[in-house]
Order: sequence, then structure tokens, then C-alpha cells
Amino acid sequence: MERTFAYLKPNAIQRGLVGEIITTLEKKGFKIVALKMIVMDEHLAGELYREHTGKDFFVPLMKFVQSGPVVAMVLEGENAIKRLRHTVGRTDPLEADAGSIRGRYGVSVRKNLIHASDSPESASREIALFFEEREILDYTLALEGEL
Ligand code: RTP
Ligand code: MG
Repeated sequence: MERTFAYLKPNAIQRGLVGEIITTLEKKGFKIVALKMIVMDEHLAGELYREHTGKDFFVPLMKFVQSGPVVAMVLEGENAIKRLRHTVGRTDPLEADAGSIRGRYGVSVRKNLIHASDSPESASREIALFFEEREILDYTLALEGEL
């Protein structure tokens, strides 16, 4: 089983879309193994987006992601990294598949609702930025008939 990292951006919380987005992830078969609400500080946001340092959208992006609480999570599943990227959709909601999270609810590139790690290296790095190992929990999902 592969692990990946996602966080719901401040506008997802402000728009009341937390439940709907998490439901989508659960229905898509991702197992939530860590979950918390936090407000990112300058250091955390800078580390998370360090590959974009200096780009024209970097400063507004930094400001936006620190503008309110986010919901950070670790998701587990088969091919979780690629599957989550597909479920989330392309960066620009206008280019994202209509059925993807960004395609369904996104309005602008910056406020595209959710982040998803783009590679195994990013996933490990980003999980470690947000979670301690003891915050990642082990449990068994109920199977049909065991509910
Ligand atoms: P993410 O990292 O949030 O999952 O998104 P991504 O891989 O699809 O996109 P990436 O290229 O890593 O960009 C990170 C975030 O920066 C904002 N962005 N704004 N032209 C722009 O104004 C622009 N380009 C990127 C988006 O919020 C994007 O998710
Ligand atoms: Mg990215």
C-alpha cells in the first residue's frame, strides 16, 4: 500500500466543502490514516512550496495558503499517489476533468481547493513536514457484512 499527502486549502474550509471532498476521497477508496486541521506558518508554507520559490505566483500562493486553517491528511491505497492526482484533477480547474475535485468545485488556479503530492519523493517529504510518525494510525477498514 502506498501513502500520499493531501491538504484542503483554506477556501475549501471557508466554502464548507470539507465533508464533500473527504467523502469523494473515501468513496474513491482512499484510507485516511492521519488527519488534522492546522494554520500553516511562513516556514511550513515555504518548505512545502520550495520548488516554486521565485516564480511569479509564489508570493500570492504563500499568502493564500496561510490565510486560514487547512485540513491536512495522509491517505493510503493502491497507487495512491497517481490515483489521488487523477482524482484531484489538473492544476487549473478550467482544464481539470469535469468529474475531478478541481473540475467540480474549483474556480481559479490559485484557489484550486486541494493539494496532492506529485511523486513518491514529494509524498514522503510532505508527510514528514506535516505529521509525526506516531500521528499516522493503523486500523482496518470494515468490510461489507462487518459494519
Ligand atoms: P498542488 O501542488 O497544490 O497539488 O498543485 P499542482 O501540483 O497541480 O500545481 P503546482 O504546479 O505544484 O503549483 C502549486 C500551486 O500553486 C498555485 N499556482 N498558481 N499561474 C498561477 O497562478 C499558479 N500556478 C500554480 C496553485 O494553487 C497550485 O496548486
Ligand atoms: Mg504541486
